[in-house]
Amino acid sequence: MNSFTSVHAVPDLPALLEAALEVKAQPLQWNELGRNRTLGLVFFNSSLRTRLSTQKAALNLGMNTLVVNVGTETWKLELQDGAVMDGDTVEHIKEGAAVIAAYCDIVAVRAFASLTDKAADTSEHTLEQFRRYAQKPLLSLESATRHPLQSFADLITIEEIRRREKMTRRPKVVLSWAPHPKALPQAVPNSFAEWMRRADVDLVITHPEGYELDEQFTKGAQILHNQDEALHDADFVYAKNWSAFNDGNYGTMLLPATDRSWTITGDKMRLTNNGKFMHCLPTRRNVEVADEVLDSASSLVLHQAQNRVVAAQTILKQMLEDLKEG
Ligand code: SN0
Repeated sequence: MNSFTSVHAVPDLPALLEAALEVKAQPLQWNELGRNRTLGLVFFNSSLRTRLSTQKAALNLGMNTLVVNVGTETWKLELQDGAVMDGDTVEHIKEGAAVIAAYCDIVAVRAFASLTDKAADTSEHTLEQFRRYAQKPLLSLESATRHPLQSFADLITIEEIRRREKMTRRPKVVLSWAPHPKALPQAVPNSFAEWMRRADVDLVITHPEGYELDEQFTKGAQILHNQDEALHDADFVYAKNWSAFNDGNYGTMLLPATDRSWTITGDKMRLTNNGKFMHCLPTRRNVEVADEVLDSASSLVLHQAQNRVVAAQTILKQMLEDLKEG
């Protein structure tokens, strides 16, 4: 695997899942593979799990890491081609990305959606500038439209539970919109939907009207506007807030966070088939999900967070193997 910015980089998903379970069973088995290799982690946005789990994954493979927070620790980067830089941006991404890349073997980037410029977000402007000017294998740490390492960790988690609980049917997985005080990107739900459609599960997506996601990620999934109906008989409930994607309302919240009718509560979970609760974290307690759910035995959120290391390590391992051959 040369670069990893979406599930489209994965030719064989069941094989990748098996590779992840192998990594999980023996995390230090490949601790020489990354020797003298450097992973650069570039953050345009905040991070807790992604930052630490990806560094931990690199350490398990014997790699070195360089971490940089753009803007606060670097010069403010200019992202527009042809810009006349007489304002507050100090260095163009052409030089910035190329310099970072010169110090690294693999470049990892987090660049959220702006939620104001739909065209730039949809075209993955920042990530693609990095791809172009870094000229190094590229790893997404959540881009404008996707969060593939999160979705991979989510899939590993579902697979482990499916095996542990000896589920015989295809699991019913429900992705539910949840309220939030701030408008958030669509990257996590887009990516989750895209991965689940490739996985051996039945995916149902539920959200209030107006929160339709980009069809390229959801096509084929059942979409319901009635959350209770969607939750019926679910094996996994994945809650996430996202802002509107459609043209007139792009990046905005249509419902106030004070409307808690979509909050995942114990009563909502009782509609499921003894379902497990999932969230990528961070989550706003008692807005997206009630304490009683997050603190219950049905919550998989810490299991998912642990699997972030496994997902990152499995991908980095394949990228390192590719570097070695190349
Ligand atoms: C990010 C998002 O894409 O929704 C990262 C999730 C992994 N979440 C946030 O930015 C949360 C911010 C907040 O104010 O709760």
